[in-house]
Amino acid sequence: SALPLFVPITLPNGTTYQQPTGLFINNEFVYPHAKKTFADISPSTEEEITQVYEAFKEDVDTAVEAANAAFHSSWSTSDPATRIKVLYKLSELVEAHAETLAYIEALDNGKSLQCSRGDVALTAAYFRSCAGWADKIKGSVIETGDTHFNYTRREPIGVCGQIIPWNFPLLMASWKLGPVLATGCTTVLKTAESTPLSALYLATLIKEAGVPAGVVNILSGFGPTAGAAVASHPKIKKVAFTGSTNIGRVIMKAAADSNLKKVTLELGGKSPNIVFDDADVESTIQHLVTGIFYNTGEVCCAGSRVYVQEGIYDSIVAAFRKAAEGLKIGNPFDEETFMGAQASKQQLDKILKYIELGKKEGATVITGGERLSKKGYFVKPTIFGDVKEDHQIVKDEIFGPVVTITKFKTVEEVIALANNSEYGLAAGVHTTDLNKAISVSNKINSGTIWVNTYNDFHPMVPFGGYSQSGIGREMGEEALDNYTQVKASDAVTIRTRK
Ligand code: TXE
Repeated sequence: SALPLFVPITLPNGTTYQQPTGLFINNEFVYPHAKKTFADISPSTEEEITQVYEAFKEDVDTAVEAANAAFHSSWSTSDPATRIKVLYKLSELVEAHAETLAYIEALDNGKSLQCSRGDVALTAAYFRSCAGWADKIKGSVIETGDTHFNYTRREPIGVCGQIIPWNFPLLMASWKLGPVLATGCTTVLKTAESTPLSALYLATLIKEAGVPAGVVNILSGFGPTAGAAVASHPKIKKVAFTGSTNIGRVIMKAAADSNLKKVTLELGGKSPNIVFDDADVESTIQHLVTGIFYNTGEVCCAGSRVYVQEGIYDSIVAAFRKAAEGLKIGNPFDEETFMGAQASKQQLDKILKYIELGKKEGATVITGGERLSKKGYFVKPTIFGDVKEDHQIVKDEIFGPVVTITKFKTVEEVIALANNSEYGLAAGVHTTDLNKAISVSNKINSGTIWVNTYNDFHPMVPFGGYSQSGIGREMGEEALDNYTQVKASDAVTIRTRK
């Protein structure tokens, strides 16, 4: 018998909720054409949570038709107040359902409840921030002499395709859906195959918030099938992708080959986290820990290359090691747990492979360096010393709780080291010297610089990458640019003869 469109799931806090399993199209959960399902696994227990329905190309086509019809309804041209209302209501609903969402996310992704509660709070805050943008989308009047009247408007770009990863399933959905709703676009969003649950639950809140049918469509499915169909669909005008740099390239090619979709990409990173001699040790350690061990290191902007100035090196290494060894890893639902499980078996294997490679390359394991010997995809916080710049563990994004630590002497030297990467997503600078903080920040090639903090996000501050870390910015006013296009109107005064 077919999998029901809703299944009861009992969360570790004892509450039971109805988890949607279908495709969310036109504000309803529906069966896909092929009625095929796939298993969703809990990374902390390695057991199946539920099956969910899988979208293929025909389902993407159906969802795009719904999104296209919704775009051509009054949604995209009505008073922005309509969109403010639904976004604001959505942020309130996310807050009202915060605990359920946090538990679903911890169950599905493996992250600790501490982390998932933070994600839910940021999700609500971002929708609220987008509510504020909806009536501040502006064009301009451009002076071209008194025979012409030139003005620009920012019009919504149309049907969008959005593909998100598994490290922040709910938060990444909000970064994608917020600007769609603020600008009057419509979308087909594909979640990551290992973490479909929270976005489907969010879909119920989207409907309840009053978002018209067809504006937001959410599909569970895999990259090469449903994802590829989104990236190459001829009626999708813009594709937004967060994921690996390799697939980012695939998306860009598909966008070019199909209909030259506008593309924004938020990709990988290997971000430097720099500690100068004059840094405050206690707070710096906290930010080195947050930088690489927050969300089990599955963070695109993780501070995975730590560079420490020689005068403070030994004390930082000792304190960082002590802090790493004091972190609580394990059951995501234990209130004390800082690090839960890695999100998937694939991710666990990748991280363990890099740890072995680091050892083979001749680096020293300062702490960690192995899997936690229990069920679930847990990896010990790992710090590597004695690394060389050409080691793979210094160059490649590992996307786990693995960090390298390197000694440097001068400011010039560390700027060169920091910039020696194909990526450019973020960087950390720890110093109590304001001049140094600003001059170093100006010279580092990355989209975000955190000074005396790390992994610190604000909904109104743009986030995105330099170099191969991506194209375009999410959040802030900049996010609206991705979802609008400028129309220039030139009106000429007709001079009538008397
Ligand atoms: O990523 P993919 P994976 C990095 C991180 C991680 C590595 C591999 O280093 O270890 O990537 O992870 C969809 N057409 N990041 O394999 O494949 C896929 O279904 C269209 C960093 O999971 O890039 C999922 O929804 N879509 C990153 C999404 O792309 C395709 C977060 C991401 O998966 C597709 C995730 C295709 N051909 C991984 N193939 C970050 N920037 O935070 C896959 N997808």
